[in-house]
Amino acid sequence: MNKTWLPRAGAAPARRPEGAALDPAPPSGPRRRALHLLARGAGAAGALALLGLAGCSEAKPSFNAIDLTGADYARDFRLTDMNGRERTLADFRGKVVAVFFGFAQCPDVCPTTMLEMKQIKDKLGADGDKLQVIYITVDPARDTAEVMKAYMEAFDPGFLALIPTAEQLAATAKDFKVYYKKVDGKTPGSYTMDHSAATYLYDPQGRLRLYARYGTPVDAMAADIQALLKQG
Ligand SMILES: [Cu+2]
Repeated sequence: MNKTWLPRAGAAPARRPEGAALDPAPPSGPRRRALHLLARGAGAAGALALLGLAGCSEAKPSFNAIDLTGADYARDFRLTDMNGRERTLADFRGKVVAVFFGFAQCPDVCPTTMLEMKQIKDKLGADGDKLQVIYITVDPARDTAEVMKAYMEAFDPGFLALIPTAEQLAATAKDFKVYYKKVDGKTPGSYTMDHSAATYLYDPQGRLRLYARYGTPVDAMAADIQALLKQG
């Protein structure tokens, strides 16, 4: 499994106060940035004004996952689900959509991610049905509609699998900056798939917002999803 692969988060600019533009500040909250300014000897008045902003309702929300807001890729898909229905993000307005690429025969990363998504959905309680998990298979040769129906059912009947053709997979993976590769197995004719193992999160308006690395704690992800739902 390729767990470290990450698309360049080029379009996630943290708004920086004037004068701190050259500072490679970590993407933490405005309060942290304000303290940073203080440490750099910025005018006390300016710093106080910034600290005041930290309590303002317009302060940018901070997420646990990587903020991809405004990214110009992975904006949508058009693929057939395991029930034969063509799907795009517009089908899921009003929900947070979690998109993951994997394959049913994966021994660890994929089932772990799906189990965690199920835990997150349960944690959300009444809001659980406002989370739509979407699993795009990178192994459409083996992951037929029948296989994927049983697979998703094993985790949550509401989870949806999308089954691209080989051509659609190549195009979608490219657009999503997702890596996948067929790798020969130990026995002749067998194979496994290497693939990116992170989750993209879309807000209820269908905008790409977050990139959660594999291993992001369940609580952290649930908090992010709740924050996206709250924004509407
Ligand atoms: Cu996997």
